[in-house]
Amino acid sequence: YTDPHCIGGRDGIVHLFEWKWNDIAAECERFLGPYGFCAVQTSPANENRVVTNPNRPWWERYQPVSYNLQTRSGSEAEFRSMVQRCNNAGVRIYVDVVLNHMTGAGGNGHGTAGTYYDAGGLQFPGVPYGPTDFNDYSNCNTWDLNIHNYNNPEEVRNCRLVSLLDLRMEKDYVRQKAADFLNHLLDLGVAGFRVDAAKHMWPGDIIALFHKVKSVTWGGQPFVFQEVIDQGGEPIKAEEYFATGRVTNFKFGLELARVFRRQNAMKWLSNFGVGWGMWSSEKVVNFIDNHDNQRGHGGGGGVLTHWEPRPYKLATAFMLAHPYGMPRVMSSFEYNRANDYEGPPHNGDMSIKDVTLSGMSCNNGWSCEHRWRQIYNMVAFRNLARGTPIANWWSGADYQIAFSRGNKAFIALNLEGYEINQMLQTGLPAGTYCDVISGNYENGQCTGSSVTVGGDGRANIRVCSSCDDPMVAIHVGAKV
Ligand code: ARE
Ligand code: CA
Repeated sequence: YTDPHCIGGRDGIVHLFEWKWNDIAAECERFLGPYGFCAVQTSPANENRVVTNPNRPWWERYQPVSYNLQTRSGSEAEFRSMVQRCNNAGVRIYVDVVLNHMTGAGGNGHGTAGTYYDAGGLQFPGVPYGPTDFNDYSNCNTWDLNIHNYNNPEEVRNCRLVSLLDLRMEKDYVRQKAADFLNHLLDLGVAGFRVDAAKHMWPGDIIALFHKVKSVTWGGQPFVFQEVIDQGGEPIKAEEYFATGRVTNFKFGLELARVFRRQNAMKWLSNFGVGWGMWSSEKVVNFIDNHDNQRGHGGGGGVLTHWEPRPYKLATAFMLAHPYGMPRVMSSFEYNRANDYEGPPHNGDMSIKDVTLSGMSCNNGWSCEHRWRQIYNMVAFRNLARGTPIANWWSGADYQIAFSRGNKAFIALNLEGYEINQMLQTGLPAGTYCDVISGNYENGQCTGSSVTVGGDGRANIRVCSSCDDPMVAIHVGAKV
Protein backbone atom coordinates (compact mmCIF):
# COMPACT_ATOMS: atom_id res chain seq x y z
CA TYR A 1 0.00 0.00 0.00
CA THR A 2 3.01 2.33 0.09
CA ASP A 3 3.55 2.58 -3.69
CA PRO A 4 2.03 5.86 -4.95
CA HIS A 5 1.71 4.59 -8.55
CA CYS A 6 3.40 7.69 -9.97
CA ILE A 7 3.86 7.72 -13.73
CA GLY A 8 7.11 8.59 -15.46
CA GLY A 9 9.36 9.55 -12.57
CA ARG A 10 6.93 12.07 -11.11
CA ASP A 11 6.69 12.66 -7.40
CA GLY A 12 4.54 14.81 -5.16
CA ILE A 13 0.86 15.20 -4.36
CA VAL A 14 -1.22 18.35 -4.53
CA HIS A 15 -4.33 18.60 -2.38
CA LEU A 16 -6.88 20.49 -4.49
CA PHE A 17 -9.03 21.22 -1.46
CA GLU A 18 -12.74 21.58 -2.34
CA TRP A 19 -12.11 21.81 -6.09
CA LYS A 20 -14.81 20.60 -8.46
CA TRP A 21 -14.09 17.48 -10.47
CA ASN A 22 -14.27 19.33 -13.79
CA ASP A 23 -11.71 21.85 -12.61
CA ILE A 24 -9.38 19.11 -11.39
CA ALA A 25 -9.63 17.36 -14.75
CA ALA A 26 -8.70 20.56 -16.57
CA GLU A 27 -5.87 21.21 -14.12
CA CYS A 28 -4.42 17.74 -14.71
CA GLU A 29 -4.32 18.38 -18.46
CA ARG A 30 -3.17 21.98 -18.58
CA PHE A 31 -0.85 22.13 -15.55
CA LEU A 32 -0.26 19.13 -13.27
CA GLY A 33 0.71 16.73 -16.05
CA PRO A 34 3.06 19.12 -17.85
CA TYR A 35 4.62 20.36 -14.59
CA GLY A 36 5.30 16.88 -13.24
CA PHE A 37 2.94 16.34 -10.32
CA CYS A 38 2.33 12.67 -9.50
CA ALA A 39 -1.14 12.92 -8.04
CA VAL A 40 -4.07 14.92 -6.73
CA GLN A 41 -5.71 14.41 -3.35
CA THR A 42 -9.38 15.27 -3.75
CA SER A 43 -11.95 16.24 -1.16
CA PRO A 44 -14.35 13.45 -0.10
CA ALA A 45 -16.29 12.21 -3.12
CA ASN A 46 -19.31 10.64 -1.42
CA GLU A 47 -22.59 12.19 -0.36
CA ASN A 48 -22.47 14.34 2.75
CA ARG A 49 -24.85 16.14 5.06
CA VAL A 50 -25.95 19.55 3.85
CA VAL A 51 -24.98 21.76 6.78
CA THR A 52 -26.81 25.09 6.84
CA ASN A 53 -25.78 26.43 10.24
CA PRO A 54 -23.15 27.65 9.59
CA ASN A 55 -24.00 27.81 5.91
CA ARG A 56 -22.19 25.15 3.89
CA PRO A 57 -18.90 24.95 5.84
CA TRP A 58 -16.00 23.09 4.21
CA TRP A 59 -16.27 20.49 6.98
CA GLU A 60 -19.70 19.25 5.97
CA ARG A 61 -17.86 16.95 3.57
CA TYR A 62 -16.57 14.98 6.55
CA GLN A 63 -20.13 14.00 7.47
CA PRO A 64 -21.11 11.10 5.18
CA VAL A 65 -24.74 10.33 4.43
CA SER A 66 -24.13 7.55 1.88
CA TYR A 67 -21.45 6.29 -0.49
CA ASN A 68 -23.17 7.77 -3.54
CA LEU A 69 -20.73 9.90 -5.50
CA GLN A 70 -22.56 13.21 -5.58
CA THR A 71 -21.25 16.27 -3.76
CA ARG A 72 -20.69 19.97 -4.31
CA SER A 73 -17.58 18.91 -6.29
CA GLY A 74 -19.74 17.13 -8.84
CA SER A 75 -21.56 13.99 -9.92
CA GLU A 76 -20.36 10.43 -10.40
CA ALA A 77 -20.18 11.00 -14.17
CA GLU A 78 -17.98 14.04 -13.61
CA PHE A 79 -15.85 12.13 -11.12
CA ARG A 80 -15.38 9.27 -13.57
CA SER A 81 -14.40 11.62 -16.36
CA MET A 82 -11.93 13.44 -14.08
CA VAL A 83 -10.18 10.21 -13.15
CA GLN A 84 -9.88 9.20 -16.81
CA ARG A 85 -8.62 12.59 -17.94
CA CYS A 86 -6.10 12.81 -15.10
CA ASN A 87 -4.81 9.27 -15.65
CA ASN A 88 -4.45 10.11 -19.35
CA ALA A 89 -2.46 13.19 -18.40
CA GLY A 90 -0.20 10.99 -16.25
CA VAL A 91 -1.67 12.25 -12.97
CA ARG A 92 -3.11 9.90 -10.34
CA ILE A 93 -6.17 10.53 -8.17
CA TYR A 94 -6.21 9.79 -4.42
CA VAL A 95 -9.60 10.20 -2.77
CA ASP A 96 -10.11 11.37 0.79
CA VAL A 97 -12.29 8.60 2.27
CA VAL A 98 -14.27 8.95 5.48
CA LEU A 99 -14.84 5.44 6.83
CA ASN A 100 -14.78 5.97 10.59
CA HIS A 101 -18.16 7.64 10.94
CA MET A 102 -21.27 9.06 9.34
CA THR A 103 -22.75 12.50 10.12
CA GLY A 104 -22.82 14.28 13.43
CA ALA A 105 -25.39 13.07 15.95
CA GLY A 106 -28.93 14.38 15.88
CA GLY A 107 -31.22 15.76 13.24
CA ASN A 108 -32.34 14.41 9.92
CA GLY A 109 -32.58 15.55 6.35
CA HIS A 110 -31.28 14.89 2.89
CA GLY A 111 -27.66 14.72 1.76
CA THR A 112 -25.99 16.25 -1.27
CA ALA A 113 -27.33 13.43 -3.47
CA GLY A 114 -30.83 13.82 -2.06
CA THR A 115 -30.66 10.70 0.11
CA TYR A 116 -32.66 10.75 3.34
CA TYR A 117 -30.91 10.15 6.68
CA ASP A 118 -31.99 10.21 10.30
CA ALA A 119 -28.93 10.86 12.47
CA GLY A 120 -31.06 10.91 15.62
CA GLY A 121 -32.37 7.40 14.88
CA LEU A 122 -28.99 6.17 13.51
CA GLN A 123 -30.59 5.41 10.15
CA PHE A 124 -28.69 5.82 6.90
CA PRO A 125 -30.88 4.03 4.35
CA GLY A 126 -28.63 5.05 1.47
CA VAL A 127 -25.98 2.51 2.57
CA PRO A 128 -27.95 1.06 4.45
CA TYR A 129 -26.65 1.39 8.02
CA GLY A 130 -28.91 1.08 11.07
CA PRO A 131 -28.49 1.41 14.86
CA THR A 132 -26.58 -1.87 15.28
CA ASP A 133 -23.89 -0.68 12.86
CA PHE A 134 -22.69 1.98 15.29
CA ASN A 135 -20.63 1.84 18.45
CA ASP A 136 -22.56 2.56 21.63
CA TYR A 137 -22.35 2.14 25.40
CA SER A 138 -21.40 -1.50 24.89
CA ASN A 139 -17.84 -0.49 23.96
CA CYS A 140 -17.63 3.26 24.55
CA ASN A 141 -17.60 4.28 28.18
CA THR A 142 -17.92 8.04 28.11
CA TRP A 143 -21.13 9.57 29.44
CA ASP A 144 -22.07 11.22 26.14
CA LEU A 145 -20.41 8.69 23.78
CA ASN A 146 -17.94 11.38 22.68
CA ILE A 147 -14.14 11.24 22.85
CA HIS A 148 -12.73 13.34 25.68
CA ASN A 149 -9.47 11.64 26.54
CA TYR A 150 -6.88 11.05 23.82
CA ASN A 151 -4.80 9.10 26.33
CA ASN A 152 -7.34 6.27 26.21
CA PRO A 153 -7.03 4.34 22.92
CA GLU A 154 -10.34 2.45 23.46
CA GLU A 155 -12.15 5.74 23.83
CA VAL A 156 -10.40 7.25 20.79
CA ARG A 157 -11.42 4.27 18.63
CA ASN A 158 -14.87 3.37 19.97
CA CYS A 159 -16.34 6.72 20.90
CA ARG A 160 -17.44 9.61 18.71
CA LEU A 161 -14.99 12.11 17.26
CA VAL A 162 -16.64 15.52 17.76
CA SER A 163 -20.05 13.79 18.00
CA LEU A 164 -19.73 12.06 14.59
CA LEU A 165 -21.64 8.77 14.65
CA ASP A 166 -18.95 6.13 15.08
CA LEU A 167 -19.23 3.06 12.87
CA ARG A 168 -18.86 -0.40 14.38
CA MET A 169 -15.96 -1.40 12.17
CA GLU A 170 -15.57 -4.70 14.00
CA LYS A 171 -18.69 -5.87 12.12
CA ASP A 172 -18.03 -7.68 8.89
CA TYR A 173 -21.09 -5.99 7.39
CA VAL A 174 -19.68 -2.52 8.05
CA ARG A 175 -16.27 -3.49 6.70
CA GLN A 176 -17.93 -4.87 3.58
CA LYS A 177 -19.86 -1.65 2.96
CA ALA A 178 -16.71 0.40 3.36
CA ALA A 179 -14.78 -1.98 1.08
CA ASP A 180 -17.55 -1.88 -1.54
CA PHE A 181 -17.23 1.89 -1.58
CA LEU A 182 -13.44 1.74 -2.05
CA ASN A 183 -13.81 -0.93 -4.74
CA HIS A 184 -16.26 1.26 -6.61
CA LEU A 185 -13.71 4.10 -6.59
CA LEU A 186 -11.01 1.68 -7.76
CA ASP A 187 -13.26 0.51 -10.61
CA LEU A 188 -13.42 4.16 -11.69
CA GLY A 189 -9.62 4.22 -11.89
CA VAL A 190 -8.43 5.92 -8.72
CA ALA A 191 -4.92 5.06 -7.51
CA GLY A 192 -5.31 5.44 -3.78
CA PHE A 193 -6.87 6.85 -0.66
CA ARG A 194 -6.27 9.25 2.17
CA VAL A 195 -7.98 7.46 5.06
CA ASP A 196 -9.61 10.11 7.21
CA ALA A 197 -9.48 9.73 10.99
CA ALA A 198 -7.55 6.44 10.77
CA LYS A 199 -6.43 7.01 14.35
CA HIS A 200 -10.05 6.49 15.36
CA MET A 201 -10.21 3.02 13.80
CA TRP A 202 -8.52 -0.09 15.15
CA PRO A 203 -5.52 -1.07 13.01
CA GLY A 204 -6.86 -4.64 12.91
CA ASP A 205 -10.19 -3.45 11.53
CA ILE A 206 -8.41 -1.50 8.79
CA ILE A 207 -6.39 -4.59 7.88
CA ALA A 208 -9.56 -6.69 7.69
CA LEU A 209 -11.30 -4.04 5.61
CA PHE A 210 -8.41 -3.82 3.12
CA HIS A 211 -8.43 -7.61 2.73
CA LYS A 212 -11.71 -6.98 0.92
CA VAL A 213 -10.29 -4.25 -1.31
CA LYS A 214 -9.20 -4.97 -4.88
CA SER A 215 -6.19 -3.85 -6.89
CA VAL A 216 -5.93 -0.68 -8.92
CA THR A 217 -7.11 -1.21 -12.51
CA TRP A 218 -3.52 -1.46 -13.85
CA GLY A 219 -2.48 -3.88 -11.06
CA GLY A 220 -1.05 -3.61 -7.57
CA GLN A 221 -2.44 -2.52 -4.24
CA PRO A 222 -3.87 0.99 -4.00
CA PHE A 223 -1.74 3.69 -2.42
CA VAL A 224 -2.97 4.26 1.13
CA PHE A 225 -2.01 7.08 3.48
CA GLN A 226 -3.73 7.16 6.79
CA GLU A 227 -4.50 10.29 8.75
CA VAL A 228 -2.97 9.57 12.13
CA ILE A 229 -2.13 12.70 14.07
CA ASP A 230 0.90 11.62 16.09
CA GLN A 231 2.89 14.60 17.21
CA GLY A 232 4.25 12.64 20.18
CA GLY A 233 2.73 12.60 23.64
CA GLU A 234 -0.26 10.28 23.05
CA PRO A 235 -0.41 6.49 23.39
CA ILE A 236 -1.62 5.91 19.82
CA LYS A 237 1.42 5.75 17.55
CA ALA A 238 1.54 6.21 13.80
CA GLU A 239 3.56 3.01 13.37
CA GLU A 240 0.55 0.94 14.46
CA TYR A 241 -0.82 1.65 10.97
CA PHE A 242 2.13 0.57 8.81
CA ALA A 243 0.49 -2.74 7.81
CA THR A 244 -1.99 -0.85 5.63
CA GLY A 245 0.19 1.84 4.15
CA ARG A 246 1.74 5.17 4.94
CA VAL A 247 0.82 7.75 7.55
CA THR A 248 0.45 11.51 7.44
CA ASN A 249 3.58 12.93 9.08
CA PHE A 250 2.40 15.71 11.36
CA LYS A 251 5.84 16.22 12.90
CA PHE A 252 7.25 17.40 9.58
CA GLY A 253 5.44 20.73 9.23
CA LEU A 254 5.77 21.59 12.90
CA GLU A 255 9.54 21.07 12.83
CA LEU A 256 10.02 23.05 9.63
CA ALA A 257 7.84 25.88 10.93
CA ARG A 258 10.22 26.25 13.86
CA VAL A 259 13.25 26.25 11.58
CA PHE A 260 11.89 28.71 9.04
CA ARG A 261 10.61 31.01 11.77
CA ARG A 262 14.18 31.07 13.11
CA GLN A 263 13.36 29.19 16.32
CA ASN A 264 15.67 26.26 15.59
CA ALA A 265 18.86 26.54 13.55
CA MET A 266 18.59 25.61 9.88
CA LYS A 267 21.99 23.95 10.01
CA TRP A 268 20.55 21.15 12.15
CA LEU A 269 18.55 20.05 9.10
CA SER A 270 21.66 18.12 8.01
CA ASN A 271 20.09 14.90 9.33
CA PHE A 272 16.44 15.82 8.80
CA GLY A 273 14.04 12.90 8.45
CA VAL A 274 14.54 9.70 10.44
CA GLY A 275 17.32 11.48 12.35
CA TRP A 276 14.68 13.80 13.78
CA GLY A 277 12.55 11.01 15.22
CA MET A 278 10.26 10.74 12.21
CA TRP A 279 9.16 7.54 10.46
CA SER A 280 11.05 5.91 7.60
CA SER A 281 10.92 7.54 4.21
CA GLU A 282 8.61 5.04 2.48
CA LYS A 283 6.08 5.23 5.35
CA VAL A 284 5.28 8.93 5.29
CA VAL A 285 3.39 11.59 3.40
CA ASN A 286 4.86 14.95 4.38
CA PHE A 287 3.35 18.43 4.24
CA ILE A 288 3.96 21.92 5.55
CA ASP A 289 0.27 22.47 6.34
CA ASN A 290 -3.02 20.71 5.63
CA HIS A 291 -6.66 21.76 5.32
CA ASP A 292 -7.16 21.36 9.08
CA ASN A 293 -4.09 22.78 10.71
CA GLN A 294 -3.95 25.79 8.36
CA ARG A 295 -7.18 26.95 10.06
CA GLY A 296 -6.62 25.72 13.62
CA HIS A 297 -8.41 22.35 13.31
CA GLY A 298 -6.82 18.92 13.76
CA GLY A 299 -3.76 19.63 15.85
CA GLY A 300 -3.53 23.11 14.37
CA GLY A 301 -1.41 25.99 15.57
CA GLY A 302 2.24 26.45 14.90
CA VAL A 303 2.41 25.45 11.24
CA LEU A 304 3.31 27.74 8.35
CA THR A 305 0.64 28.51 5.77
CA HIS A 306 0.24 30.61 2.63
CA TRP A 307 -0.71 33.47 4.94
CA GLU A 308 3.04 33.73 5.73
CA PRO A 309 4.40 33.44 2.20
CA ARG A 310 8.09 34.09 2.81
CA PRO A 311 8.86 31.29 5.29
CA TYR A 312 6.18 29.13 3.66
CA LYS A 313 7.94 29.18 0.30
CA LEU A 314 11.29 28.43 1.95
CA ALA A 315 9.86 25.51 3.91
CA THR A 316 8.04 24.12 0.87
CA ALA A 317 11.16 24.42 -1.27
CA PHE A 318 13.14 22.58 1.39
CA MET A 319 10.50 19.83 1.55
CA LEU A 320 10.60 19.39 -2.23
CA ALA A 321 14.40 19.54 -2.45
CA HIS A 322 14.85 16.95 0.30
CA PRO A 323 14.60 13.26 -0.61
CA TYR A 324 12.74 12.21 2.58
CA GLY A 325 9.20 10.89 2.11
CA MET A 326 6.41 11.68 -0.33
CA PRO A 327 5.58 15.41 -0.30
CA ARG A 328 2.10 16.90 -0.46
CA VAL A 329 1.57 20.51 -1.50
CA MET A 330 -1.51 22.25 -0.12
CA SER A 331 -3.70 24.24 -2.51
CA SER A 332 -6.08 26.43 -0.52
CA PHE A 333 -8.93 28.85 -0.96
CA GLU A 334 -9.13 32.34 0.49
CA TYR A 335 -11.61 32.99 3.29
CA ASN A 336 -12.26 35.28 6.20
CA ARG A 337 -9.87 33.94 8.82
CA ALA A 338 -12.24 34.94 11.60
CA ASN A 339 -14.58 32.19 10.34
CA ASP A 340 -12.62 28.95 10.31
CA TYR A 341 -15.72 27.12 9.03
CA GLU A 342 -16.02 29.16 5.84
CA GLY A 343 -16.45 26.94 2.81
CA PRO A 344 -14.96 27.31 -0.65
CA PRO A 345 -15.66 30.26 -2.97
CA HIS A 346 -19.30 29.91 -3.95
CA ASN A 347 -22.00 31.39 -6.12
CA GLY A 348 -25.31 32.77 -4.82
CA ASP A 349 -26.89 29.31 -4.89
CA MET A 350 -23.97 27.96 -2.77
CA SER A 351 -22.53 25.98 -5.69
CA ILE A 352 -18.73 26.02 -5.74
CA LYS A 353 -17.14 28.60 -8.00
CA ASP A 354 -15.10 27.60 -11.02
CA VAL A 355 -11.33 27.92 -10.85
CA THR A 356 -10.52 30.64 -13.36
CA LEU A 357 -7.05 31.72 -14.43
CA SER A 358 -5.19 34.82 -15.40
CA GLY A 359 -1.81 33.77 -16.67
CA MET A 360 -0.35 31.36 -14.15
CA SER A 361 -2.42 32.49 -11.18
CA CYS A 362 -5.91 31.56 -10.13
CA ASN A 363 -8.89 33.83 -9.62
CA ASN A 364 -12.27 33.53 -7.92
CA GLY A 365 -10.74 33.09 -4.47
CA TRP A 366 -8.58 30.04 -5.21
CA SER A 367 -5.08 30.46 -3.76
CA CYS A 368 -3.35 27.85 -5.96
CA GLU A 369 -0.08 27.65 -4.04
CA HIS A 370 0.87 24.83 -6.40
CA ARG A 371 1.02 27.40 -9.20
CA TRP A 372 3.52 29.62 -7.42
CA ARG A 373 6.78 29.54 -9.41
CA GLN A 374 8.88 28.89 -6.31
CA ILE A 375 6.76 25.79 -5.67
CA TYR A 376 6.08 24.27 -9.11
CA ASN A 377 9.70 24.71 -10.18
CA MET A 378 10.76 22.77 -7.08
CA VAL A 379 8.45 19.92 -8.12
CA ALA A 380 10.48 19.70 -11.33
CA PHE A 381 13.69 19.91 -9.27
CA ARG A 382 12.50 16.98 -7.17
CA ASN A 383 11.59 14.82 -10.16
CA LEU A 384 14.99 15.38 -11.77
CA ALA A 385 16.80 14.63 -8.52
CA ARG A 386 14.82 11.45 -7.86
CA GLY A 387 16.98 8.59 -6.61
CA THR A 388 19.99 10.77 -5.82
CA PRO A 389 21.20 11.32 -2.26
CA ILE A 390 21.98 14.56 -0.50
CA ALA A 391 25.59 15.59 -1.15
CA ASN A 392 27.84 18.60 -0.66
CA TRP A 393 26.05 19.69 2.52
CA TRP A 394 27.23 23.15 3.60
CA SER A 395 26.20 25.39 6.44
CA GLY A 396 27.96 28.72 6.69
CA ALA A 397 26.00 29.95 9.71
CA ASP A 398 23.05 28.85 11.82
CA TYR A 399 20.59 29.96 9.14
CA GLN A 400 22.55 29.42 5.92
CA ILE A 401 22.54 26.02 4.27
CA ALA A 402 23.16 24.51 0.86
CA PHE A 403 23.18 21.00 -0.54
CA SER A 404 23.09 19.14 -3.80
CA ARG A 405 21.14 16.11 -4.91
CA GLY A 406 23.84 13.97 -6.45
CA ASN A 407 24.97 15.68 -9.66
CA LYS A 408 21.44 16.71 -10.63
CA ALA A 409 20.40 19.68 -8.56
CA PHE A 410 21.55 22.17 -5.94
CA ILE A 411 19.81 24.55 -3.52
CA ALA A 412 20.94 27.23 -1.07
CA LEU A 413 18.72 28.86 1.57
CA ASN A 414 19.43 31.91 3.72
CA LEU A 415 17.70 33.33 6.78
CA GLU A 416 20.63 35.25 8.21
CA GLY A 417 20.66 39.04 8.14
CA TYR A 418 23.38 39.08 5.49
CA GLU A 419 23.71 37.51 2.09
CA ILE A 420 25.45 34.29 1.14
CA ASN A 421 28.34 35.12 -1.20
CA GLN A 422 30.47 32.04 -1.31
CA MET A 423 32.24 29.60 -3.60
CA LEU A 424 30.39 26.32 -3.05
CA GLN A 425 30.56 22.82 -4.49
CA THR A 426 27.31 22.27 -6.42
CA GLY A 427 28.04 18.76 -7.62
CA LEU A 428 26.81 19.79 -11.08
CA PRO A 429 28.55 19.59 -14.46
CA ALA A 430 30.07 22.80 -15.77
CA GLY A 431 27.67 25.25 -17.36
CA THR A 432 25.21 28.06 -16.77
CA TYR A 433 22.00 27.19 -14.94
CA CYS A 434 18.82 29.16 -14.34
CA ASP A 435 17.88 29.90 -10.77
CA VAL A 436 14.37 28.43 -10.85
CA ILE A 437 13.31 30.43 -7.78
CA SER A 438 13.75 33.91 -9.31
CA GLY A 439 12.63 32.87 -12.78
CA ASN A 440 12.02 30.17 -15.33
CA TYR A 441 14.01 28.46 -18.04
CA GLU A 442 12.26 29.53 -21.24
CA ASN A 443 13.36 29.16 -24.85
CA GLY A 444 16.88 28.29 -23.77
CA GLN A 445 17.19 31.33 -21.54
CA CYS A 446 16.70 32.34 -17.92
CA THR A 447 13.97 34.83 -17.09
CA GLY A 448 15.51 35.27 -13.62
CA SER A 449 19.07 35.08 -12.39
CA SER A 450 21.59 32.39 -13.30
CA VAL A 451 24.49 30.53 -11.74
CA THR A 452 27.69 29.56 -13.56
CA VAL A 453 29.28 26.30 -12.47
CA GLY A 454 32.98 25.72 -13.26
CA GLY A 455 34.69 22.57 -14.45
CA ASP A 456 35.34 21.59 -10.82
CA GLY A 457 31.64 21.80 -9.92
CA ARG A 458 32.13 24.95 -7.87
CA ALA A 459 30.16 28.14 -8.33
CA ASN A 460 29.92 31.52 -6.74
CA ILE A 461 26.60 31.25 -4.92
CA ARG A 462 24.88 34.49 -3.97
CA VAL A 463 21.68 34.43 -1.95
CA CYS A 464 20.07 37.69 -0.86
CA SER A 465 18.96 38.21 2.73
CA SER A 466 16.25 40.85 2.95
CA CYS A 467 14.53 39.87 -0.31
CA ASP A 468 11.23 37.99 -0.72
CA ASP A 469 12.78 34.66 -1.66
CA PRO A 470 16.16 34.21 0.02
CA MET A 471 17.05 31.01 -1.80
CA VAL A 472 18.61 29.84 -5.07
CA ALA A 473 17.88 26.52 -6.78
CA ILE A 474 19.43 25.09 -9.95
CA HIS A 475 19.09 21.75 -11.73
CA VAL A 476 20.19 19.98 -14.89
CA GLY A 477 16.77 20.44 -16.49
CA ALA A 478 17.24 24.22 -16.61
CA LYS A 479 20.73 24.55 -18.10
CA VAL A 480 21.30 27.29 -20.66
C1 ARE B 1 -18.05 19.66 12.91
C2 ARE B 1 -18.12 20.71 14.00
C3 ARE B 1 -18.23 20.05 15.35
C4 ARE B 1 -19.42 19.10 15.37
C5 ARE B 1 -19.29 18.09 14.24
C6 ARE B 1 -20.45 17.15 14.13
O1 ARE B 1 -16.96 21.55 13.95
O2 ARE B 1 -18.39 21.04 16.35
O3 ARE B 1 -19.46 18.43 16.61
O4 ARE B 1 -19.16 18.80 13.00
O5 ARE B 1 -21.64 17.84 13.93
C7 ARE B 1 -13.75 18.23 10.18
C8 ARE B 1 -13.68 19.46 11.08
C9 ARE B 1 -14.58 19.32 12.30
C10 ARE B 1 -15.99 18.98 11.86
C11 ARE B 1 -15.91 17.66 11.13
C12 ARE B 1 -17.27 17.13 10.67
O6 ARE B 1 -12.33 19.66 11.50
O7 ARE B 1 -14.59 20.58 12.99
O8 ARE B 1 -16.84 18.89 13.00
O9 ARE B 1 -15.10 17.85 9.94
O10 ARE B 1 -17.90 18.05 9.87
C13 ARE B 1 -8.83 14.92 15.57
C14 ARE B 1 -8.80 13.65 14.74
C15 ARE B 1 -8.52 13.88 13.28
C16 ARE B 1 -9.41 14.97 12.70
C17 ARE B 1 -9.24 16.21 13.56
C18 ARE B 1 -10.11 17.37 13.07
O11 ARE B 1 -7.85 12.75 15.29
O12 ARE B 1 -8.77 12.67 12.58
O13 ARE B 1 -9.60 15.91 14.93
N1 ARE B 1 -9.11 15.23 11.28
C19 ARE B 1 -9.95 14.65 10.20
C20 ARE B 1 -10.17 15.61 9.04
C21 ARE B 1 -11.06 16.76 9.49
C22 ARE B 1 -12.42 16.24 9.84
C23 ARE B 1 -12.42 14.90 10.47
C24 ARE B 1 -11.26 14.17 10.66
C25 ARE B 1 -13.71 14.27 10.74
O14 ARE B 1 -8.94 16.02 8.51
O15 ARE B 1 -11.14 17.77 8.51
O16 ARE B 1 -13.07 17.16 10.78
O17 ARE B 1 -14.04 13.52 9.57
C26 ARE B 1 -5.19 16.45 19.08
C27 ARE B 1 -5.23 14.99 18.68
C28 ARE B 1 -5.78 14.81 17.28
C29 ARE B 1 -7.11 15.51 17.14
C30 ARE B 1 -6.96 16.98 17.54
C31 ARE B 1 -8.32 17.67 17.50
O18 ARE B 1 -4.20 17.12 18.32
O19 ARE B 1 -3.93 14.44 18.74
O20 ARE B 1 -5.95 13.43 17.02
O21 ARE B 1 -7.52 15.41 15.77
O22 ARE B 1 -6.44 17.08 18.85
O23 ARE B 1 -8.10 19.01 17.35
CA1 CA C 1 -14.10 4.80 15.56
